Amino acid sequence: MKNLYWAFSLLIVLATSCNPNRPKQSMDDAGLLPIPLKIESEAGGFKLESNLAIQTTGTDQIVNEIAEYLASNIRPATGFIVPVGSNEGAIVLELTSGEESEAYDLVITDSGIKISSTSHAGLFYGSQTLLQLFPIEIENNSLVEMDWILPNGKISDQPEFPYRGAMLDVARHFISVADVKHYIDQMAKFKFNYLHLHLTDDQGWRIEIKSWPQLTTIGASTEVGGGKGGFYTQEEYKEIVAYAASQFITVVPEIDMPGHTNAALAAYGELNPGVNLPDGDNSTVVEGKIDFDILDKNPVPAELYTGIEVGFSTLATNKEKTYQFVEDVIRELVEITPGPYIHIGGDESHVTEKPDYIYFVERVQDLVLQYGKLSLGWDEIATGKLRPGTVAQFWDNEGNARLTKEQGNKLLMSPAKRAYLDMQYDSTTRLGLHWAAYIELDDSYNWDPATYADGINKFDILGVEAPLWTETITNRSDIEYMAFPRLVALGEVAWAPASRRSWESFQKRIAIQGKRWDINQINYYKSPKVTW
Ligand code: TNX
Repeated sequence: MKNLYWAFSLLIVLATSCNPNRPKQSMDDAGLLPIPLKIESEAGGFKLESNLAIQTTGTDQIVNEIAEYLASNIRPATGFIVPVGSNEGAIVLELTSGEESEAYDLVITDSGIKISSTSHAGLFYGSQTLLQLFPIEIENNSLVEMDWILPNGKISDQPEFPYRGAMLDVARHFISVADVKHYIDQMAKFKFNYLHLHLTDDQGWRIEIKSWPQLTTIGASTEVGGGKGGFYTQEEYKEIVAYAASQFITVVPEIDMPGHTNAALAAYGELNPGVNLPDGDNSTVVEGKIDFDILDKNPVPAELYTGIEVGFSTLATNKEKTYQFVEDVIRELVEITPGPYIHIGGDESHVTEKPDYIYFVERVQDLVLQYGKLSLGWDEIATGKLRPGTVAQFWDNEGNARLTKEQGNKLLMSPAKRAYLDMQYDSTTRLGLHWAAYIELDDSYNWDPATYADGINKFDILGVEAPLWTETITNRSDIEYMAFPRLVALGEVAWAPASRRSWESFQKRIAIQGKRWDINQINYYKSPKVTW
């Protein structure tokens, strides 16, 4: 028995030492994020040679673009030319026939690498996994002289939830196109597929609407703290949409209504309910009552707002003018938004009467449907009648989550206590708020969307989204500090089933990711919960 053991061990030693291609880590130890559904590690590895090429099947233009994306990430550090689309290549991308799904297979053997999927998105996700199997030096932007050996094995992967999102609040502080693109680049590495842009709020209106130009000439002119604000022209917005699409991310634009609208109310007085006349101004009062005809001709706009209170503004829900406005905004937005959702907000409308709120939210959902899209809205919208296909974004109120389910609609899970990236890590965090919780990295990781809210299960859930509110956040470095590493934890919560997730394993993998971020100069939070 003992002899047999020694003979066997010798064989293993021989086998591994004879194989010249020893990767630094096996597939299991490479630090894959999010964790794939199935990993079968094998001994040995595949060494990339300088003549590396990426082979694509057929003449599919999008497969070639994915191959080009992959190549552009391999070229700088390896110095290889990496031609794409050739008839022969050590890396093969294959679009297979069958029902389209986000699932992909990735196989690495002594003789080469193959990624296959029935969808373009699947090939893109497989490419991201492949890049994470490279030695971390691949992150360098200039040549690194070393052997590029990737570990052998097979990965079969697919996401748990179809919607894996992140939100940027570009209203409280405006975020430049370049910074949004940078965020998209980071999201794509972890297989996120939706970017929700919170485009309007009390402090600013950030999207050009051609039929209502003052929304931006006036409404975009400031931000929290009184800075200069800003907005995206429709051309710039389209550029963001296209850039996101090239990394398989769909943009969801949000127009927050009927509350959170002070910027619009400052731009157009006629959208105001007419109750916020300056003190002592009785010009519209006839026989003790506000005369709305006079008010409509002499509208009183709100003052621009640069503080961080919520819940004080509302559109006039009883004026047809308001619905004309909302329809114009939705029409223009739909024209430049290829994705399926328009987010209509609906949160914290504390000064809208309840019946008015419900009337408004129902009517706006109908408008969205009329323009061929589905509504997303914060969980309060479930207090009214949800239209078929409307998704409620759970952030706080479990009762609203159950109302959503009862109406046969789906939930997007963003519980503030787990998923809010603007919450401070602990009491010493310089940025952020803490009204919901302090959220350390393990808090963002250790929860299950399928069991989080009473009475809600996996089948009620479309996915998970991580919002970053920006009352206290003003630049790229601050965005990175609040988002990383927590965004990656939430990405794994959205991608991997609970049975595949473990904090022990995540902790080790995120430490490897930290080394990649060091090379990329990403300003991530070095959580004390991780041995970096
Ligand atoms: C609540 S969450 C809000 C936002 C704030 C955020 C700050 C939600 C739907 N509304 O208006 O920015 O808290 O954490």
